[in-house]
Parts: sequence; structure tokens; C-alpha cells
Amino acid sequence: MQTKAAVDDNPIKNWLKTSPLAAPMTVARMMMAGYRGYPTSWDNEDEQTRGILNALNTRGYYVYEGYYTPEQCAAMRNEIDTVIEDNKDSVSFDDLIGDARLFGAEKVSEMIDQFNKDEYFQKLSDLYHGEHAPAPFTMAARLVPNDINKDKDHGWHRDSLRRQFKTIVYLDDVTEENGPFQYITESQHMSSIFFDTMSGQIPYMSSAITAQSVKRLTDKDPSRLHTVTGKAGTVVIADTTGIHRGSTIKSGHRYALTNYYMFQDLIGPYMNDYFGPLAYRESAANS
Ligand SMILES: O=C(O)CCC(=O)C(=O)O
Ligand SMILES: [Fe+2]
Repeated sequence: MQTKAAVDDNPIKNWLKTSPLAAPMTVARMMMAGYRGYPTSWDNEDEQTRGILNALNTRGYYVYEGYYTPEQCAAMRNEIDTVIEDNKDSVSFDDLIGDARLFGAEKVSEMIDQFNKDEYFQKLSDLYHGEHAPAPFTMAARLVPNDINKDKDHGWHRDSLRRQFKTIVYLDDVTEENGPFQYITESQHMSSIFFDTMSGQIPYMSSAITAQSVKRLTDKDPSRLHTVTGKAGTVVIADTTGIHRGSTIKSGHRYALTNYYMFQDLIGPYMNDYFGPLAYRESAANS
């Protein structure tokens, strides 16, 4: 049996990963994964809705300010502390770096469930996916600075090669210091997936993307790098097919809630293997 090291050392495989074939192979994989073009059937929606969806379609993300008041954000931060404390068995703790993430936090908190069930974001998801695409779970996250990550320039990735949409609400004021969301604009387009893979020299089969690859893209066009700072209560709405990351937190903390919207055929019990026991619930598939 070949060991992993032996596979990684395979010169043909390595050549394929970084060869000019990486780009067409990535696009082929994306189409096999069920890529759907970009529906634009929101012409009859109100101006704000059209503006948000058009921003997702072109640049890749939209910033919606003032979803929660500062007081609601404070209450929500307390709520996250409580659900993390009360559901330790379901929380992914990174003891080394101190981060805590609870996938499915809405199942143990009515407050968080309201964000999960937000009707307007659900409507945006349905329009953007071109079909009903619910959020089977919300992730509550509490991020803090740590010595291991503090000097690292990493974390870039695509969530999926199939259209995906997330809403992330900042529950702290987010500056350059405490882990702002960053996005490479237009990287969600199939054409960019092709050309960025080439010019960034992004290896085939890699959802993680090195800082070096991203630098190649931003050196070519610095205006593509966007860092989303914002007051507590700001919601980042993003097509996470595009290249993005939560940047490294250097000081303070960053509490946030993230709704994971998904095509219904992707929702199933297997999610609990990836995200923990609260992620999947039967009714979500039919909600
Ligand atoms: O929390 C963030 O800023 C982004 C994290 C992320 O990559 C995601 O939710 O897909
Ligand atoms: Fe992501």
C-alpha cells in the first residue's frame, strides 16, 4: 500500500496539481459538483434586495449594517458564553488556540434561533441559490488571540466549488485587530476560478489556498483584497465559493454567529460527523 508521503511525492500527481491543467480540472470538478450558473431572477424584488444580490453576484459579498443594536450584541455574547458552557460536549474547542465553536447553537438557544430563522436572509438565500436553500445550522464562535496563530498569514480558502451563501453577524466591533472577514472580490465566478487558479498557481484539489497564491492575485490587482471591518451588529453576506478567510485575531475577541445556507440535497445526518451532534436535525431538510 502506498503511504501518504509516497503519494505526495508522486511527481506526476504533483505536476498535475500545479500544471496548467489545474485550472480546467478545477472547473470540471466544479461542474461535476453541481455548479449552477448565476440566476438573476430578482428583477422584481425591491431595490435593497436587488442591490444585495447584485453585489453577491458581482463582487461576492455585501455588508449589511445595524442588524443588532449594541445592547442586543452584548446579550448575544453572553448567550454564546452560556451555550458554550452548557454544551461542552458539542463544542469544538481548540485548546491550543483558545477558539470555541458551536455548530447548531440555534438548537439550544431561542435567541440564536431567531438569527437562524431570519426571514429576510432566508429569502436572499433562496433567491441567490435559485431554489429553497435553508440554513440547517448556525455556528456560534468565540475567537481570541493566541501565540500559535498570531504571526501567521494563513486561512484563505473556498468553502465549496458549488454555490454557497453565508450570513455572518459580528457581535463585537471588528477592526483590523480582531479577525475581520477578508474576501478576494470576483473570485466566486467560474471564470475567476479558472484564471485565479492559473495566475495564483493554486493547486488542483485544494480548498485551502496559501497566502503566497493570494499575494500573486492581489499583486496583480490590489483592489481585489477587501477587509470587512464593522460595528457590532454588522452582517457580512458572502458567496463563500469565493476566496475568503477570517483573518488572524491579534487582540480583543470576536464573537460571531454564522448561518450556513445549503442546497437541500446537501443536508443530512452526515453533517454531524463534520460539525458535531447539534448540526443536523431531521426537520431542517423540509423546512
Ligand atoms: O468568520 C469569518 O470571518 C469567516 C470564516 C469562514 O471562513 C466561513 O464562515 O466560511
Ligand atoms: Fe469559509
